[in-house]
Order: sequence, then C-alpha cells, then structure tokens
Amino acid sequence: MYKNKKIAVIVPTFNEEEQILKVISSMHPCVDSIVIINDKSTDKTITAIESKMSDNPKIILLHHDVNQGVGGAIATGYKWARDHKYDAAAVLAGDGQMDPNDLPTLLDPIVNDEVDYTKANRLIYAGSKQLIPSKRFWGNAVLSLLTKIASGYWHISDSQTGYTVINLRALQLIDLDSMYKRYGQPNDLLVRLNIYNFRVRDIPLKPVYNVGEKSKLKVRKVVFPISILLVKLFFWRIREKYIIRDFHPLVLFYAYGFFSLFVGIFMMFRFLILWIQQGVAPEMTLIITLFCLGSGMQSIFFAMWFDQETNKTLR
Ligand SMILES: Nc1nc2c(ncn2[C@@H]2O[C@H](COP(=O)(O)OP(=O)(O)OP(=O)(O)O)[C@@H](O)[C@H]2O)c(=O)[nH]1
Ligand SMILES: [Mg+2]
Repeated sequence: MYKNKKIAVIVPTFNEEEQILKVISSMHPCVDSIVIINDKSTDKTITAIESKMSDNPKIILLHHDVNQGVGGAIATGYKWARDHKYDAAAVLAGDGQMDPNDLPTLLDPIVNDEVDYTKANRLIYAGSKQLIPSKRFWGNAVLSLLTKIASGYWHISDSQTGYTVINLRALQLIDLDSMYKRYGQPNDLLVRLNIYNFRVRDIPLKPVYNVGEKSKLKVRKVVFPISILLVKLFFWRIREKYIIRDFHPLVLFYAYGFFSLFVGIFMMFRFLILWIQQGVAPEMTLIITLFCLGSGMQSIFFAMWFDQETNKTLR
C-alpha cells in the first residue's frame, strides 16, 4: 500500500533473463503486486522468475501465447490491475532501466488525486543530453514534438518513456484492447487520455543507461512507424474530441489550414515548373501560392493555439 492505496506494478518482459531478478529484488516495498507479463520469451526468463515466486508472494506471472510487443504486454497488465481494482498501476520495464526508488515521486500526484497519469520525463532532467545516447535523444525529441500535436498535451515531452503511473478511473474508461501493441503504446495512450480529458503530468527523472540492459529498440526502425501512427491518432482525436463528443471551431481552422496548404504546395510546384520550362510564370500563380501558403499556415497555428488553450488545465 502507498498512502492507503493499492498499487500494482506492471513489468512487460521479453527475454530479460539477466535483468529481471534485479528488477524484482529492487522493487519498492510500497508495491502490493508485481505483475510480470512474459511476452513469449525464448530464453530462461520464466525459470528465473519462477525461482523467486515461492519467496515473494507479490509476484503474479502472466504469459502471452504469442509475442505481442511491449504495448501488448502493458495492456495485459493494465487489464489485470483494472479487474482487480488496484488504485494505481505503474509500468516499470523488465530491463532494469527504471529506478524503483523514483516510484513514490510518480505515485504522489496520482494518490493525492492531483492528476490521472504521471510519466517520467528524462529529457528535461539536467544533463540528460550527456546521459542519453545521442540517436535516442534526437529520435525521442522528434517523436515528443509530434506527440504534442497529436495528443493535445502540449506541456509534456519524452513521449517514449515507459515509466508511468495511471489511476483506476483512467484504466476503466480507456479501451485497452485497441491500444497500440508495440513501441508506440505510450503515444497512443496519451491520445486516448486526452479524448477523455484526463490530467497528465511529467516528472523529471534521471535517465538510466548501461545497467546491463540489451535494448531491442532500433531508433531508425521505430521513428517512421510511430510518426505515421501519430498522424492517424491526430485526426482521430480531433474528430472524437472536437466533433463527436463536443464541438470546437478549431476543427474548421485545421480543415481550412490543411486544404489551403495543399493547394499552396500544388501551385508552388506549378509555378516552379512553368518558370523552369518557359522562363516566365503567371504572376497570378505566384499570388495564389503565397496567399494559400500564408493563410494555410496561419490557420494551422491558430488551431494549435485553440487546442493548447482547451487542454491547458489538464496538468
Ligand atoms: N523489444 C521488446 N520488448 C518487449 C516486448 N515485450 C515486452 N518487452 C519489454 O519491454 C521493455 C522495453 O524494451 P526495450 O527494448 O529495452 O525498449 P526501451 O527500454 O523502451 O528502450 P531503450 O531506451 O532503447 O532501452 C523491456 O522490459 C522488454 O522486456 C517485445 O515484444 N519486444
Ligand atoms: Mg530498455
């Protein structure tokens, strides 16, 4: 228990035979259940966990029949915590990169009912640029920027952190079955939380690397699919939040902005092609290009501003 609240820790685990025992033995004492989701590991992870289960009744081991990815493993843990009515569920990966001593800092705003979801933010921790491998830092920075636009949580960054805490009310409302199953899960969850107007807070935490973990994440391979996911999630959120559940004219600003930008880009190419082919191009084409690009961008910026204003209390 932590401040009279029942706490579950979800540990997504795939081939972590070397790290998992360290994660279990260093777990914060306030945790009531350690829910480990074995995502069809092919090494000795299961044997390692089972060797500790008789001494540690807090351990709950769940198995996937097929590998689902880190997001799928988190969804399984969340469903368990929701069905067993835990007040809060933290995610703490099985690779040992999350310091269990940081857990109370993430739990406090949840148990005090200040917010519904807290997450570590390693990017705003002093000196983070030296501590995080450069490719990961920049990949994360780009995805964090896109996640601001897609999720409406303009005040958060380090969208890729896996160290989070969520409360029971959010677990009960979010459709966990349709949550993204792989590395884009934290981004997907943020968009879902925003649709329901849940409050989200970043807590600066020290990044942990080189503790014996073997990352399976390839930055080049995940940035593109997560970016595509974020574009889809953006349009889904705007439709759900500002057309279906409520209405806000920022939808019209976004719609006009994208349309105008599209026409502007088309006219810009037409102008350039005519210029190159004939040495001259109609002035009217240039005027339309500049008007469409200028007013399109301005309209998008206004829509972003309205979105930020609408969500600014959710922190
Ligand atoms: N890669 C991967 N990890 C999984 C899977 N299922 C569960 N996990 C667990 O998810 C956690 C995160 O995996 P990592 O690949 O280290 O990714 P990360 O920690 O977000 O990224 P890094 O900063 O590169 O370490 C680990 O605890 C894995 O054991 C899966 O299918 N693939
Ligand atoms: Mg890792």
